[in-house]
Amino acid sequence: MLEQEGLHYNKSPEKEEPWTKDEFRQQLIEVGRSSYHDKHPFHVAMHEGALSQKQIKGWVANRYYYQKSVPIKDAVILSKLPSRDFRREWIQRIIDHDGNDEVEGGIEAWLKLGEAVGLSRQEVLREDHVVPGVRFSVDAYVNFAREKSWTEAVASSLTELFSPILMKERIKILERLYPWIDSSGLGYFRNRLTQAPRDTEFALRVVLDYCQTRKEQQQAVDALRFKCDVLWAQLDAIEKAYHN
Ligand code: AHQ
Repeated sequence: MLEQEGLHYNKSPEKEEPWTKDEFRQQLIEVGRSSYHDKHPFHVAMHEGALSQKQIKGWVANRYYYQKSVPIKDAVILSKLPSRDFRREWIQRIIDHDGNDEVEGGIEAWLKLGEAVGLSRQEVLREDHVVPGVRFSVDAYVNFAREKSWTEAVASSLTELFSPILMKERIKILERLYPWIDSSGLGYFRNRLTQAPRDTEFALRVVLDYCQTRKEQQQAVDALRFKCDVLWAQLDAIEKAYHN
């Protein structure tokens, strides 16, 4: 009917040819290039050295809620993965954050960051400073992992494709422009420099391999865009709560 009238309409993804792996990878990279939170005004201000101690403390206290939720999100994904081999890869993410008898883990390192910026462990653990917008955006991320396909949940973690550059810059900036922060508290970010590339190498490989149809590929791109919104909304809420 529509074609008879010559009206142009978008074919649904089901009917479109899948992207090649390179085209698919480029679609994912493009999401990060346009929407990753390194471009958020709060991060831009941080990298200009313009944040007060109050704003840095607010950011660390609120980001704790994200950090403690990451292993919960990863445990949800772990329960959905299609094979033992995939679980053997993914389980390392949980250990990276929760730690074990050998390593303290990222949550403990984040609490040390809290102490380095002048927050007590108790006020961070009690989530005294966590604002509603942070709680809601982070909970939306965990619920996304619960509700969506395992490939969409894995794809949403691919924001970390763009984090090593941000982490490297952040460590330098915090050391140089925020000398009041005890540098020993930056260990969390230093650990991510090796953990994130290892995580994204696996996540990108399985997303490119297992998203076979154009619809699955588009859902993975949409999942990454959703996660960029999660990170952006977190900073919107922190920026509003801790404006100068
Ligand atoms: O510290 C971060 C972290 O452990 C993770 C896990 C990963 C995921 O599974 O979604 N994403 C992520 C990120 C961390 N730090 C953020 C930052 O800017 O400090 C970046 C964030 C990400 O890029 O998704």
